[in-house]
Amino acid sequence: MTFPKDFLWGGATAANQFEGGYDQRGKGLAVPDLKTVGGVKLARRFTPTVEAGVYYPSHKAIDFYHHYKEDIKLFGEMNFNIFRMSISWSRIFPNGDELEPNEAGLAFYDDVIDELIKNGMTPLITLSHFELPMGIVENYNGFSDRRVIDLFVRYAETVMTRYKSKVKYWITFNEMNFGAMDHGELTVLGMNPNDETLYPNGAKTNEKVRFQALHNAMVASAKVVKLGHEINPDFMIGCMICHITSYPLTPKPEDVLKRKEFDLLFAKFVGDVQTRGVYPPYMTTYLKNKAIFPVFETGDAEILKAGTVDMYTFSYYMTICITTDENANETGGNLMGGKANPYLKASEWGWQVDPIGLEYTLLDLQDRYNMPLMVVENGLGFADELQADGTIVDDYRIEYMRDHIKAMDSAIEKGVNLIGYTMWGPIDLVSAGTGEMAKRYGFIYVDMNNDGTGSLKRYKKKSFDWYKAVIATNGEKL
Ligand code: P53
Repeated sequence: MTFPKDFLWGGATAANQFEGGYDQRGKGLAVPDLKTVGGVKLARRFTPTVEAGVYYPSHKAIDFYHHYKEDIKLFGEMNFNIFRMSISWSRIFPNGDELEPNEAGLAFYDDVIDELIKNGMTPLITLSHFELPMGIVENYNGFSDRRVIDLFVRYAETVMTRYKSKVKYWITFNEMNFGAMDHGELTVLGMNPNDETLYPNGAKTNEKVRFQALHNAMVASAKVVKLGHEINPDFMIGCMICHITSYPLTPKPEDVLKRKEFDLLFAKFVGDVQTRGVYPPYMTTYLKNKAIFPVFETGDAEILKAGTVDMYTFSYYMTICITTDENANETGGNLMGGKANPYLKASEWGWQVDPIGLEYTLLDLQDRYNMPLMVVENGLGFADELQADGTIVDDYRIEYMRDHIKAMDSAIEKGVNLIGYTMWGPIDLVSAGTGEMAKRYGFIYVDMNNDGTGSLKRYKKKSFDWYKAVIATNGEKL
């Protein structure tokens, strides 16, 4: 095994998917607090206000808010040396635009961060993980309004200053490249789907505003990177890209070309800007040809240049195929879709398992960006079953992770500068895509159901001891 001796091993979470306590100590509503439970074939509903009698999974989630000591102790027991979490902007600035932060909200994160450090973990903090304050959505239409750039900077400055000696690793936006796709308009950029000026005559999407908002968000991110380096020059700040790796379904040149263009638009554009500080040529022309190239205000180009990231971090779960043949089989997966690969098996949620694709992706990213890489999400969502004796035998998860860790090992052997691995959801939590609890990723099972019933009791799965040994042996014992 080739993992460097200071390799970072741990798990990754997001505030809205596991904290609960959605209205505690002055927290304002955030986008996921208005999203209902869906399923693989049923989209989550976003309601303009909290409806009576409807269950919103983020409100309770798995109640990490009240269980954080117990949960962090379990992460420590597995030998984690890094833990990825997000700070919920609306705990700190309930509407997103207050002048002064909410001390009670900060106090919660003071405790969580101290507890992590006490248990041997360095925190990796995401500043915006699909949980923009509703005040930013309702009063500004999210990042489509340039004033939100400085509101985000104020929030980032508050927490980066407060935790400057405790937190070294930061991510500005989770999976910011979803901002280039229509479903990122609300999730990543905060554009209000109920706003008729944005969406006249029942329009479902607004591409022009979307790319302007994405531009503004990339400017906000670059400002925060620059500011972070002033607050503490040792900070390692990353972009975070949902790298859905794609293959041409066939060697037909038409498929190969179509796949290339999908990769440049979805997987590479935002990461290119955040690592190089300039728009890549393909996307510049693409946006200009469609007459949706964003307005650059004076100084934007310089800010993008000055705020390039120190590391490239990404999520990796699956690969998909691309083809011009409309009749090819779909993967059946939620959100991204894509065509099925005849050589791969898919999970119950239609996500195709592809460990070799991870090695391929690492080589691709190293060669393109040549900077430290971190896999900050990877894992298998599965409807685990709790047995009567309190055990959960998740051999399928062990197999998934073993194969992906082997792929990372092989990539490192080939020269990839991979510095860490935070698998997704070390403790079961709410699915971002479907809102379900049943799509479980954890080493720790939480007795909580899709409808909010359950004791919240924690149980170790079989994979718990397995991952513990993997970390203890720095990837030797797989
Ligand atoms: P869930 C789609 C495709 C790839 C990654 O996803 C995605 C999504 C959104 O559903 O999101 C990331 O919970 C995201 C996490 C999320 C995780 O992947 O739908 O950063 O918040 O939970 C897994 O199974």
